[in-house]
Amino acid sequence: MAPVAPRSGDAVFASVDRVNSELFTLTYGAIVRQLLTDLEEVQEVNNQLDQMGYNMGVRLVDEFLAKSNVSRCVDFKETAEVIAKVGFKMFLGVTASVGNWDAEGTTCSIILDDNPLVDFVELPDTCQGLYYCNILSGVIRGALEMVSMKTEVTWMRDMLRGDDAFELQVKLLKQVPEEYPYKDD
Ligand code: MYR
Repeated sequence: MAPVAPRSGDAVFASVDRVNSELFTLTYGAIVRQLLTDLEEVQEVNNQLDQMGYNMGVRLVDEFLAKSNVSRCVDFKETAEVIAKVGFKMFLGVTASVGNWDAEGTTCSIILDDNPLVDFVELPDTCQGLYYCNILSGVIRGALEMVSMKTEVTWMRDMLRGDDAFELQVKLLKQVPEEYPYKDD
């Protein structure tokens, strides 16, 4: 039998991370499959995934702010960069890039370099119309709502639908000014 070489701490953590990531991917796949079984319309599955993501986003923003040490962003452009570079790294283990800004600086795209949610995934023809990763649009919408930004998040490109990338458009609809809780008098 070949001797078992001790692995360095980093190697152990890397392999635990990989197993966690695979478990997460497979669990997400099982959730989508169950929704497809339980709900009649693919559009309902899209809505349900978006709503689940929204509920997660509302909660994870606190963890994000606590762990990342990110301070308040000066504008929506900085917020988009923070989501792409810090948020995606923290919760999905990948980074994304930001582009396709409109002239007003209120609409942009977040483009994923890599998407672990779709590892091992192949969609049958019966799933046409499904936005398999719709949980992500909900997460972003929910998290931004907690920092006073109402957004609309839409898939523009989806590799599971034959596109060449995963691209989410994030449109800032309204920025609610945060009220200072005390009166100066
Ligand atoms: C601020 O308060 O100005 C900073 C706002 C940062 C919001 C970041 C929200 C993180 C969203 C994580 C998305 C992860 C998707 C997998």
